[in-house]
Amino acid sequence: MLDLNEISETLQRGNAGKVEELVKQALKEEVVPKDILENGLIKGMNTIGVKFKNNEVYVPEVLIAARAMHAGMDVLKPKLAETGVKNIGKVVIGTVKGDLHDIGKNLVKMMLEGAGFEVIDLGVDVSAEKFVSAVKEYHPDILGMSALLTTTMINMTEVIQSLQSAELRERVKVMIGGAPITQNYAEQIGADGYSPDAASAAEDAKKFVI
Ligand code: B1M
Repeated sequence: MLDLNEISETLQRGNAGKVEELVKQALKEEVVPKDILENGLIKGMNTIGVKFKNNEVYVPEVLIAARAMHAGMDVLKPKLAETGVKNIGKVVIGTVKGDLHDIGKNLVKMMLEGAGFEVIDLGVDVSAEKFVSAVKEYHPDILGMSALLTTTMINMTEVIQSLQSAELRERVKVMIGGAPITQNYAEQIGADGYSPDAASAAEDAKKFVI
């Protein structure tokens, strides 16, 4: 009988092919898909998140682990749907208008997915109108914005104001992050949360949905 820790550890080593194989084996052994997700894939991704926060691993290791998680998820997703396992929440995320930096945003996305969220990624250079339309279309629990430039972080304010004008502000929690962003800035512009790194972002997001 397969030990789900093996999936977690293989994911942390970033071996996508082996993770895929192990998830298939677990399904064959009739392990419940939710257990494979929680005690294999999510556990592995959470551990990587903690190590990343503590500077024990760096961006490349996180990206490789996330690729392995996706490989496992591709096998697991149809089974999860069949057994009715739901995501813990929905997040719309993007890098703000004028800003093309997406490495950090992608890490946040991966950690959120690793924590069990469905994430709709709007990409980079996302205008306020596009964020607002996505909130209307997808009804997310959380809207996440990333900015890496002091010249673009101000565009977060426009998004929050546009949400207010569209009477959507109360319907969604707004989380922000990126190198120039601070807790103080989040409070100043009326965001609900600021997270300094991807692992904290996943932890903070969970607090908004439980
Ligand atoms: Co640019 N760049 N860049 N750049 N770039 C910086 C940000 C800069 C600090 C470099 C410098 O001058 N020292 C500087 C900004 C200065 C400032 O505004 N204060 C800068 C500049 C000036 C520029 C250009 C203007 C350069 C030029 O053309 N003259 C230009 C702007 C283009 C544009 O966006 N319109 C530009 C372009 C680029 C590249 C395209 C070449 C490339 C981006 C590639 C890409 O992203 N696909 C690039 C890069 C790579 C960087 C640096 C070197 C690295 C950024 C990065 O990926 N960090 C950066 C210097 C640096 O930081 N050392 C720099 C790693 C990443 C994991 O960290 O993004 O901070 P980070 O994300 C973290 C947290 O911030 C947090 O979690 C992540 C993971 O822990 N986080 C969130 C991020 N988003 C979050 C959202 C959340 C919560 C947490 O909630 C939703």
